[in-house]
Amino acid sequence: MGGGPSLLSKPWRDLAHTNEENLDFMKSYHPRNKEVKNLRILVHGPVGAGKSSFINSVESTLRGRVTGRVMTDSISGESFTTKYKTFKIQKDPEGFYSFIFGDIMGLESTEKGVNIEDIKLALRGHVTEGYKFIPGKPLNEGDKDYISSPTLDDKVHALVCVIPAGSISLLTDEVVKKIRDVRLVASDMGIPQFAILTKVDEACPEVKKDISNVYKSVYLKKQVDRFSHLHGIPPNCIFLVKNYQSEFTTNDDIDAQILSALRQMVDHGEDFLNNL
Ligand SMILES: Nc1nc2c(ncn2[C@@H]2O[C@H](COP(=O)(O)OP(=O)(O)OP(=O)(O)O)[C@@H](O)[C@H]2O)c(=O)[nH]1
Ligand SMILES: [Mg+2]
Repeated sequence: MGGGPSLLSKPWRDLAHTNEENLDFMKSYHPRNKEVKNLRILVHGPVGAGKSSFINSVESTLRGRVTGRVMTDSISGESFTTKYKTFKIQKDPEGFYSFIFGDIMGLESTEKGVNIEDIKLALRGHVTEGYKFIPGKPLNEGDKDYISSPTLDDKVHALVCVIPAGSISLLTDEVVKKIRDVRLVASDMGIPQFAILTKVDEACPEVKKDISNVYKSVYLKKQVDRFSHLHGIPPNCIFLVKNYQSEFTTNDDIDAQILSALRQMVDHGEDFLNNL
């Protein structure tokens, strides 16, 4: 890590809102565009990056207790998520939050992972919930899981790339290219894009010791800049996150990271829906 200090004396990013403000914002959020019921956020990225864990973490934060509804796997190697699934999060006994997450199979260097044609189809709203990805064989027009005339409600309104903070320089050229291809399609459609750099605890010992150090870590700041440079996503759309995974209870610092990321996604997704 070189000879310099590993922690800055002040965080390089200040969170714009308190957790309460962000929670209130999420609770009262409804898309203004009447063509859509929910803001749809699609999560993609390499196998085992923490995509499903991130969706679980959002749910844990919003519900105030650690939940584990989305299945995750610790023996990574091949993608654990193989179906296209969407998740709504319960707001109160009467209903759900007005944003939903789409979870997909992970990207791999080889044909074994999700086919990027399938991700492109999901962006455009052609993929039915529950569709089982078949590596090497993308969904085709005419297949039973192919939605031929998707509405705005079926389409994706915000795209999130999930990558472990410590693996950015380890991604293979193939995976980098796949991420870029997906991003270009999203850019063409005007879909706002974000990145979540996960496993910040594993990537930086100072953060493992104290999660509130996350925006002071020199190493993690470098990873944000590196990812931004490599994938053309501005640093203010890249977030450092420790997912809930071994914790039994939620914690304000982890919640703060997750809520500020979620708020940006919802804010930009809402702008996208209003500027079509
Ligand atoms: N230490 C640490 N482990 C994490 C974090 N996020 C996820 N993990 C672990 O990483 C492993 C993979 O997480 P998943 O959420 O299943 O990853 P995924 O991207 O959905 O993987 P696929 O569906 O297989 O593509 C699990 O063992 C998680 O507990 C994190 O922030 N910190
Ligand atoms: Mg998964």
